[in-house]
Amino acid sequence: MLTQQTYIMLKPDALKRQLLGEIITRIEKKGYQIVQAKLIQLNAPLIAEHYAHLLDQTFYPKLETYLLSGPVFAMIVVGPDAIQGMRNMMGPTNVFEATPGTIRGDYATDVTYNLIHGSDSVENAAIEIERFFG
Ligand code: IDP
Ligand code: MG
Repeated sequence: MLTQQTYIMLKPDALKRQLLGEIITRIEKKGYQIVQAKLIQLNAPLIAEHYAHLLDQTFYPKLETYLLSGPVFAMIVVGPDAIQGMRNMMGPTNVFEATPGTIRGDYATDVTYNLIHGSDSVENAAIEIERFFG
């Protein structure tokens, strides 16, 4: 187990539905540390950079509208194996495959509006932390 840093972002639906405390509590109870955090309003260029791998998808305009719809809560989360550990706590991208006990499994019913982003690799965690906290 290596101590890792991961970029976690609670998306606008998490704030609108007042699930911020609930999700942060889960992260803390797991044993991870939140070492930096801030509320930010994303803009279109930043969303395009962060989701560059999805720019050619038909659902991209919907994703952009969603992420522009209100502030997000950005965090750096630290802990043993925190990158995969947070992905496990989030549940899979396809919310219909997200089992109860995961954040998406417990609180999300839509593939787009799935509450939370978490880095998916060591390389992307470093890039995303620099992007939002550098
Ligand atoms: P991830 O958030 O689990 O890492 P990505 O594939 O990186 O998943 O997708 C980024 C975000 O784009 C998802 O969290 C979700 O909000 C949205 N998204 C991904 N796939 C779909 C889809 O097939 N339809 C609609 N929205 C999607
Ligand atoms: Mg992703």
